[in-house]
Amino acid sequence: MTYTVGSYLAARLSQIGLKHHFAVAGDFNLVLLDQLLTNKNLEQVYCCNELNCGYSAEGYARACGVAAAIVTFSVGGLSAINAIAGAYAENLPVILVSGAPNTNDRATEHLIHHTLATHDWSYQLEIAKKLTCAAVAITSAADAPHQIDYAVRSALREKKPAYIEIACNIAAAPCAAPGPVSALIAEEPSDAATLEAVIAAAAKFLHDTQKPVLLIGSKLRAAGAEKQAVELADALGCAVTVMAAAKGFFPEDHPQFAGIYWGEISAPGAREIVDWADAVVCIGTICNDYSTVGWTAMPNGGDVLTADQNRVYLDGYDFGRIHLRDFLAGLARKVEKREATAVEFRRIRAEPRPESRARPEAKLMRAEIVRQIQSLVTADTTVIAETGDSWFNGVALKLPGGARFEVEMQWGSIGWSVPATFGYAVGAPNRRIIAMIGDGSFQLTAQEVAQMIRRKLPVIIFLINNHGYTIEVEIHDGPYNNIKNWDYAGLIQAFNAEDGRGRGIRVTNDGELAEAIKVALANHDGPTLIECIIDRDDCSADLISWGRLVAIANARPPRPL
Ligand code: DPX
Ligand code: MG
Repeated sequence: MTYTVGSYLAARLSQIGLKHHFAVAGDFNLVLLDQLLTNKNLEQVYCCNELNCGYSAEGYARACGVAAAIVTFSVGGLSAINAIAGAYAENLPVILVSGAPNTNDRATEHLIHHTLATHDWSYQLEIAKKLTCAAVAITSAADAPHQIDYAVRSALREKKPAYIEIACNIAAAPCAAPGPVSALIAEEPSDAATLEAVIAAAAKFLHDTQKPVLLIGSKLRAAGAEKQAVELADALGCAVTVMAAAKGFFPEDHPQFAGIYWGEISAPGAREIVDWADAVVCIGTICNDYSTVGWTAMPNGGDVLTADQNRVYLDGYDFGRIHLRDFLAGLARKVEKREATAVEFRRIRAEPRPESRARPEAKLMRAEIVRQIQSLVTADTTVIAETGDSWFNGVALKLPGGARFEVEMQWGSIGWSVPATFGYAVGAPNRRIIAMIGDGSFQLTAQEVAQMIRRKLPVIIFLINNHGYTIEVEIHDGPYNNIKNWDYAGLIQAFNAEDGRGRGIRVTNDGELAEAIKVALANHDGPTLIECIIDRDDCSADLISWGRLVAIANARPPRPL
């Protein structure tokens, strides 16, 4: 078989395990899209716009480990960039591929459409360099295999996005055939001597403690070390707390699971256990202003050991060039039992409150929505929670073994969840997918529901209509937090047009919500959007406490010079 630059790229994407790629057409990528279509192992999935295309790929990467988005130059690429930056922040290898102008127009007097009407169109590449781990512009078929391999390999290794720009007249040009996939996926092993030294130092650190606790962060998944974190937990026997952004990365049905640690708004007992511990082992944590609740809950000092993807540091030591999973697995074999925090947690944790029941005629409230969603969460469920009060409502859910939870807490861009849910559903067709989305967020990317309808994906969307930007209302209110109301449930009919099978249902009381959930579970031919009407201030107590402390952190006056 003879390869072209485009079919080479398709072969590499297929070799690394992709079954789909997301795309929006434009004249600079049409030939490239034709070339990708020649690969029968890859399906092309279309999006309504490039921002959504980027986020769809981001959601797919959450489900499948890696993803690709194909866009046209500049008008498309610059839209996709927000999602690519999000993938960087969230440690997801999304490969953004952009078509680009004809090589014959380089360094000439020609002005090109979709550009700034200047002769320099390097800006997209330059921007991409800041927001990816590898960015290449392909203007020669001979160099393409090398450049594509470099970008794909870097993304997989670093769990960060990469950018590949392909000139439109190069996409179908012949090039070399791809070699073995190991050139892209083989990892350098941990440095053996460093690994031995770091495990010894960490084992000594833990040996000298009485009551350590583990704190799991979202980089654990990027490091591919979820299993090894359980091994370390089992070996130590201590309590394991999890940051909100990492919810689900450590099994919540594990006997040592001690809840979500989020400073003042931690799950009952979780904060007390972290405060009581004499050592905190932070594994893949990201401590930002939100996750530390306005810098009020920052694990630091000599009694903290921090283990990152490729680095471990503790008082007096800083080790690099090791894989987190090797470190955790090796440490698990070296440590002695330290069960005090797990024992104490069992003593202090609050008794679960008896479950309330739906009162069919009762006006719908936030707490009842969460209660009814909880009953839907099974082992094969993935819950996707949008930025807003959905963060706090989602984090409060209990995940049975096997259930997954997705949240975009570092980047925190509203609108993420609609296309990310679409991408996730394409990548994980056998899971029950539940999205919790606020009205304000939905307005950014609503049209991607149409693609769920097009592909008949039975996603269940809980659209929380609280008439505005409630999270912002609680942080700092003003007229800018009011939004134009939409008929969200009615939108689905418009998206269905003549052939769609999506359902849109508006609910205002407990009974209507329960009935709508039954309809959603029976609808296998498309998404069901349940528009839940609640009051503007009907938000979680956690949002109020968190919002107060974040507002204080935001309002600190400048330090005097
Ligand atoms: C903004 C946020 O309706 O959720 O539960 O009502 O808060 P809640 P909604 O989806 O509103 C979201 C809104 C406006 N954040 O409260 S969280 C600022 C913001 C952001 N991302 C982008 N623009 C603005 N996070 C892209
Ligand atoms: Mg809202």
